[in-house]
Amino acid sequence: MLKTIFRMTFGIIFAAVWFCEAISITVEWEPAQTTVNGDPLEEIHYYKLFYGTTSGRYTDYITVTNGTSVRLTDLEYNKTLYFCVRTCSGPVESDYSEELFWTAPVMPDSDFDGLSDDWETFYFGSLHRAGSSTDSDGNGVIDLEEFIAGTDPMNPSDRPILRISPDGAVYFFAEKAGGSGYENRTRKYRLLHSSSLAEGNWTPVPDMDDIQAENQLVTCGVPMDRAPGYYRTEIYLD
Ligand SMILES: [Ca+2]
Ligand SMILES: [Ca+2]
Ligand SMILES: [Ca+2]
Repeated sequence: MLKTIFRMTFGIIFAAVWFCEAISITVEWEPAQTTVNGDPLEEIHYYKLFYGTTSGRYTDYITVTNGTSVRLTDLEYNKTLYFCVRTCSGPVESDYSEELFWTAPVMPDSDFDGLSDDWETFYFGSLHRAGSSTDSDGNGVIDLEEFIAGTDPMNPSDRPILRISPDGAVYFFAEKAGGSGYENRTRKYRLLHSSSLAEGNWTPVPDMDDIQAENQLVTCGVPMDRAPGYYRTEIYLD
């Protein structure tokens, strides 16, 4: 099987605004020696660098005519890219190289408080007003929880809510992660049940775990013969 040795290096370029970084990587490779059919590649004219966000599925490629490396700029945070390369001699091409992947760093959090810098800047205009334990709107939900839940940290009436309907179903709105600071993040929910607040012992309700938020109403019927209990949601970002 044909293999092209393929290596990558990466670095981060810091832009003029310190909390606004741009990511770039340099991808390098070595030329393949043979065509798809195993014949020698007579003369190398260019390379095709394929890439995509799913392994084995390359949605785009770059043609490189000068050298065996290319610099990719303005890449997104929290995203994994998969690469492979083909060596081309006119219309004749080598096989695909082996695949390598690169995972971009997570969204910057320059003051290490768990709040993405973009989110802090969007709501507070600064990184210094909110931290890991502040509750800027005083509604009992700290800013870190508001960031995870996607609620407005400056609006006390906007908070995660779990409701129960008259017919005994518990339900909540699963808000999709989006906007400043949530690029490539996925918000997920799970519904937990406990028969006693005193004992704790919260356990996931069957089929109500790892729910990906797509701006949908999530409803869980509670059997009328079930013993009295308590419910709560857990919200997290992937
Ligand atoms: Ca931060
Ligand atoms: Ca902060
Ligand atoms: Ca709050």
